[in-house]
Amino acid sequence: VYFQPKYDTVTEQIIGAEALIRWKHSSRGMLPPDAFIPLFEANGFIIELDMYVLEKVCELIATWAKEGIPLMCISVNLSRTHLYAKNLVEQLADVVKKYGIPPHYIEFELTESAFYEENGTLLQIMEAIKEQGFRLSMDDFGSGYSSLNLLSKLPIDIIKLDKVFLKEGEMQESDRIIISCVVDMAKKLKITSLCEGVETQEQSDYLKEVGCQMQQGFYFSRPIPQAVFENLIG
Ligand code: G
Ligand code: MN
Repeated sequence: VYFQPKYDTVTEQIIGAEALIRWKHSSRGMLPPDAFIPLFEANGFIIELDMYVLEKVCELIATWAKEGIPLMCISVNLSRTHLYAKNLVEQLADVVKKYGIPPHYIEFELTESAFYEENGTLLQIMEAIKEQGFRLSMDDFGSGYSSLNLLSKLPIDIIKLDKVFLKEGEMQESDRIIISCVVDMAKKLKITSLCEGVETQEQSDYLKEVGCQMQQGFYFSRPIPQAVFENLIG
């Protein structure tokens, strides 16, 4: 499990991280998630993988608690195919209880495309996750069809703007407009904004200017191994 730090826009301090899986393959080297997640989603192994990442994250937070290191919220990606698994919410709650971690230190990221199937069941599942005290974010916002009506209907704490708005090179006026309006809308809906894929100072400065509260991207840090992340915050 690697960790990509998330930064507070104003203080530029690390305020959390996203847990990201990597596969150290014996012959093919380090594989990125898109090289194996689709396979795991198709064969069902994704559930075990998500739970494995959650366990590792809880283990880490529990060590911090024991060592008196200030705790921060770590996010775990939940696959859309996992969302409808039987007893999902109980299983998630059991893991954090096992490690004695206050659930608000865990955030679950649900990708935007998981919301296309919203038919009432997803709302119930999300409410049950929130009832346990976890945080919820909508990941990859803007990468596909972003249903604005779901933003107000579903219990989302954080909206993660996809890196599609931050293309290579100078920022485009149209992207600036969309980012500032999404951040503004989120703020009015009492949802926190985080922008992903921040690679340049121009992008970071713009996000500060429009009040996007959190940032994540290569400009600050790539996803890094746990030990490197712990060195950064320690
Ligand atoms: O689906 P999700 O947005 O959670 O995926 C995050 C992925 O984006 C990770 O695999 C991570 O390596 C990648 N990533 C993180 N920051 C950047 C960045 O600044 N630029 C690019 N191109 N990719 C990034
Ligand atoms: Mn994510």
